[in-house]
Amino acid sequence: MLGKIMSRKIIHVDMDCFYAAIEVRDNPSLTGLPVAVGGASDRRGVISTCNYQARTFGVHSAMATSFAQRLCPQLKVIPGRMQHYQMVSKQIRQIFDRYTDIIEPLSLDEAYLDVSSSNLFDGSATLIAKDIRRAIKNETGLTASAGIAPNKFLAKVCSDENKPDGQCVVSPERVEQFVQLLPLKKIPGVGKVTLERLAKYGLCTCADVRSMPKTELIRLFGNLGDMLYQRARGIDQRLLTTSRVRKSLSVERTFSVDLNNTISTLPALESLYTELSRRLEKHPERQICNQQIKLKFSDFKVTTVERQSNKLNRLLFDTLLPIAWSRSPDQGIRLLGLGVTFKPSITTSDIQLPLF
Ligand code: TTP
Ligand code: MG
Repeated sequence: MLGKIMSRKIIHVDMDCFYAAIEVRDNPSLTGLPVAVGGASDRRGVISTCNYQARTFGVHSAMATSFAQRLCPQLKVIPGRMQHYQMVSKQIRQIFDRYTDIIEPLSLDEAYLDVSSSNLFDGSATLIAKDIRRAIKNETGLTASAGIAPNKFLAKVCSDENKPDGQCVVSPERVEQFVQLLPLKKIPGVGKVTLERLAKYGLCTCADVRSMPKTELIRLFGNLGDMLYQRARGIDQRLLTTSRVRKSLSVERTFSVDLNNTISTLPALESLYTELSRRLEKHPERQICNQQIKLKFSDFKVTTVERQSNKLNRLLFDTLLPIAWSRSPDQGIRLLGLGVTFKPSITTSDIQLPLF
């Protein structure tokens, strides 16, 4: 046996009733009402999603709108605004960017983040997830749920555990206990048809799968059997698939008490600078072209100042801080951010994109 493999820290973030939550946020008169986003019933439309009030009536995604309206006659059905949802999704991804470089978006409202080598919050993935959800709520007015675990599968499953607006951690010590109780239908990739097939062999939970030898699972179910053998033991070695090319990199901190003078911001500036340098070292192939500082004042107004820069330079941030602060000199600051913009670079993924 080789030495113990270092445990990874994966966060799965999933927005709560994403499209519906955006519609309610943008039209407060819908607050408290059952709301769905989807196609009209007279056009044989289906529901894309609905809020939690509508879910109490049994309404759910992919249901015919006409049926949903029979279950819940007062249901407000709103046509979707994809471009708008895409814009909000982009805003959320920009928030993720502040926490790690290893991000795999799964859909508009969902992503995996690998924070194994992050030093933020002393490396606590639980606190990082909490802070991501706080930032999403502050900046978009929407709630997200998160799962924190040593791999993608467990993180995704547990992000559902405390939905909406909650999070769940499965630490390496708790994996065993968590999977023992897990029904197979919770495993991503196990759909209705597969479940019926598994049930014929008496397989309904991970504990059932664990009692069947691996060879038998593979004989009966092929690759699926191998996948189930692993998942039932809490194993998932898949890495995150990341393909995006970053345009910028920034780190920021919200203070528990507003800061009122330059001296009191210096420790935060110092540690943010250390974090930014550390993150930049992971992009040795990229050249920067700008440095920015961002301040959020006590009255929540945000200002940014940027200057050209080819090489990360601490003194430049020291110079930009008073310039930014002079825009609201009577205010304290509740947030400080440091960032850089990269020079555009041509990468393999850029070249591949037009092919598809
Ligand atoms: P989900 O994350 O599956 O659902 P949700 O965010 O609406 O609700 P939950 O709180 O349970 O996470 O999907 C994200 C968005 O994708 C959803 O808001 C609408 C869209 N979607 C469809 O258009 N059709 C579908 O069948 C599903 C499942 C989702
Ligand atoms: Mg969601």
